[in-house]
Amino acid sequence: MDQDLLYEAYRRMSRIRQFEETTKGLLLNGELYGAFHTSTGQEASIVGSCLALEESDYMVGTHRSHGHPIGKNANIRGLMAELMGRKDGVNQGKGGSMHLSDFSVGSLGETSIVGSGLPVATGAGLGSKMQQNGKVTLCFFGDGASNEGTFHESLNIASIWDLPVVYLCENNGYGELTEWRKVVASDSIAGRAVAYNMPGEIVDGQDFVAVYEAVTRAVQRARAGEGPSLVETRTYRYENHAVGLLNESYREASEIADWRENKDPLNLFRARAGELGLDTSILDTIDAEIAAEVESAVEYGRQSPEPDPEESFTHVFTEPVEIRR
Ligand SMILES: Cc1ncc(C[n+]2csc(CCOP(=O)(O)OP(=O)(O)O)c2C)c(N)n1
Ligand SMILES: [Mg+2]
Repeated sequence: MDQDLLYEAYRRMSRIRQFEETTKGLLLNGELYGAFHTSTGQEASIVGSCLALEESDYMVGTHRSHGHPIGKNANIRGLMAELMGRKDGVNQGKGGSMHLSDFSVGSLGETSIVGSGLPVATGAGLGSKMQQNGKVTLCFFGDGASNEGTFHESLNIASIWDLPVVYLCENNGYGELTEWRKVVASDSIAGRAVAYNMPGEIVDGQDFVAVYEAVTRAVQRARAGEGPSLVETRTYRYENHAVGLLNESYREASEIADWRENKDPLNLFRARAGELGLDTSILDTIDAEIAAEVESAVEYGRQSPEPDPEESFTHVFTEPVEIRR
């Protein structure tokens, strides 16, 4: 594989890891507040998927979406300021953790309504097809969201219309406190693709290369006008459903430790560095550069002013559009 791509993959995975760990620290010391759903543990799934896209392609996230725009190469200064509710945030401080969007990198946004991104991504796919702009949309959603009607309706219509969408299920084992196997009637989520006449593939979500290759195949198919695909990454979230929630009785501490110690996406990437032709000292340098970048993003957020109260309603409601008959 291309060396520049692999170093960039590590850079983005490290950026997600360090951004999220810093965010967690800021929450626990009271500088940030609210429900924050972090992506630590899921970095290879995010970055392997996003790097299979062109920069001009679209991406739609979920409620667990700090990592997704970072995977799509968003500037973390605007993201951090947004989490802090500041004026220089990427959505002027009004989006916060669960309503981030960054159109500058094709991140069409996320909301806290589980499954709500699927129709948005499907609509973006329809728009691309009608405009013939050649863009592919990558749609992230969780194992829990795959039980929502929006999942089934979206895949059905996208298949009928051959829309250029890649549906990427991050199967992290749980929807809140519920293990996925207890609520998903099929053996896998990828298997549901059969019902919608599209390819469905399960991939090791901790392996950057495996995710990148699977999503690249799906992106090529979409770009060639052959229609959507469903990819299910088997991954794991290290933190509780949201940082600060106390009930973790639904999973064993040994399970979390096993994923952290034996299936960590950054460690697995480093373990393969020799085989991939990478220099681990460069990976160390990348980690140090990202640490400085995250620190500077926190300072940027802290120094950014609070939004003016007069701006409360701008960018919140749209101006009514005149309907011509
Ligand atoms: C429509 C809807 N139902 C329920 C919830 C409450 N809720 C928030 S996150 C979540 C679990 C989502 O699980 P999954 O799709 O697997 O995503 P993950 O959190 O694991 O990334 C639920 C049930 C919600 N926000 N919206
Ligand atoms: Mg889940």
